[in-house]
Amino acid sequence: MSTHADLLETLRGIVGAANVLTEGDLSAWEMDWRKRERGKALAVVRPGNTDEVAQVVKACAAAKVSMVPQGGNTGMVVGSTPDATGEQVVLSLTRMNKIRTMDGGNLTVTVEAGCILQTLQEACEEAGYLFPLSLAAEGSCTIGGNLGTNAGGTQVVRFGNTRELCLGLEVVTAQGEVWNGLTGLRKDNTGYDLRHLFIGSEGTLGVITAAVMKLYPLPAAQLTALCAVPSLDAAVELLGLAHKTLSSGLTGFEVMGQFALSLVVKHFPQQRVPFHETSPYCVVLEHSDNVSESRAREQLERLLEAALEQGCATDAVVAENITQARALWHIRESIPLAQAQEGLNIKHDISIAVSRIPAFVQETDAALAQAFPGARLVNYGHLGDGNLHYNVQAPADTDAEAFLRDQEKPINALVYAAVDRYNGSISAEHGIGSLKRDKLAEHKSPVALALMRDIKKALDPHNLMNPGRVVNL
Ligand code: FAD
Ligand code: 2HG
Ligand code: ZN
Repeated sequence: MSTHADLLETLRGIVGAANVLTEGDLSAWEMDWRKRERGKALAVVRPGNTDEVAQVVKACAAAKVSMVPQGGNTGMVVGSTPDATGEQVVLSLTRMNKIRTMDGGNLTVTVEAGCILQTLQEACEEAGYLFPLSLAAEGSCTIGGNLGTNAGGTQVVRFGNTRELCLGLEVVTAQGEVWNGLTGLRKDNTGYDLRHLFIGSEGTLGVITAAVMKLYPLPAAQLTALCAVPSLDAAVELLGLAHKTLSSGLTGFEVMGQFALSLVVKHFPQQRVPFHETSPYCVVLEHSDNVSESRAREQLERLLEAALEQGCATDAVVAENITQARALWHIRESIPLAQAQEGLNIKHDISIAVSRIPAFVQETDAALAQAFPGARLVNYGHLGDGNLHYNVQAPADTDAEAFLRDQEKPINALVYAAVDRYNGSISAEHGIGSLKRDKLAEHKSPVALALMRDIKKALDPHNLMNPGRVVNL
């Protein structure tokens, strides 16, 4: 019997034959969400608890077979699918989906890594709490994947990234040991903070099996407005006004360029999209208040009146109820899907100091238009925290695949050089995966890269956890 056959037999013994998938259509685990690459797995292994994860990791390590931790497989940077060798095990966490405990006194929830984000949000809401992480993939991404990528989403302006929401982890190390760090403490300075090493490590240092996450009281009111804004400068001015008027009540501030909105209208014609024909940009703004709906409305109206008077908004609608609020958010959340419908595209998930975003966009739009005539710029994102999805769609009526093959590298080079000039980041929230690994090496300082490699070698000396992702050894 070959080594691989022996390993598969051992894995079946650990998780049960039904949870070691080797045949049939495995595309859900082998193909990334953006359909950029299709890998081939030795097997998809689906452990049901932490002990099984530890045994699987030990068995794979003994057989020198590398592993790719996977949650909902909604990642954007080809980081959660196997390579093409047919020699990697996909370690799918989706069976580990329990909410273990909720502690109202401590305002924490302890949850397994494979729990779908929306399931967690809903369970918390039912118990009277807010779990504020929110992103368009929430119906299928998992909390383990959110932690693995340190996901951002639409509430970062108030609540921070996934990292800021996490108070503890349980991790299976690359050696198959279990580190239980599920204390849920808000203060703990007993040495290096291991939790922060694993968050955002994209499965390259160990497998997150559970986490303690922060809860917040449910707000008394949550109001959503859509504002037409005449320019990005005006959007930044509106943001400043919103911070001043609403303070910590500002829970969402998303910008959408006109072309991004036109793609939503084109591919989802049933959606009503106010102002898309008349305004170069729109902003979705959310205001939450812990006191009352009437106070929230009064504060929001005060903000919008001031914005209209100052000219940083030219029009605005406020959702009257939850259905209307959802419809406004749905416009914003549909943009990545509309882009996917329009065809393969180049994504730039960048961050820049909020105040410098208008100048960056003006300069880079002009440079791209000159160098790549016809390329369509799809600009939208989390302006409240300085993160833009500065994406590029192939010219209309051209072969998108050929466009990406020929132009992705020079377009990336142009955009990332501008990001460097503006002291920004080439990956604000989606991570590095394999898609941006070589770019990371070009844009991170040699000292930072060397430290990252040292950490990788110390925690995963045999390079078995998601090798080739984030950093190359
Ligand atoms: P996967 O895609 O399965 O994995 C992502 C990475 O995490 C991989 O490197 C994987 O190896 C690692 N990983 C997964 N589980 C574990 C684990 N248990 N332990 C260790 N490592 C693990 N991202 C944002 O940040 N903000 C957004 O607003 C946003 N919006 C999105 C909208 C759409 C429509 C889509 C498709 C994606 C969006 N994303 C966004 C990207 C994606 O949803 C996030 O990166 C999400 O956090 C990934 O979760 P997942 O469970 O799908 O992880
Ligand atoms: C979002 O904010 C996601 O909608 C996806 O991060 C962004 O598809 C993209 O470029
Ligand atoms: Zn985003």
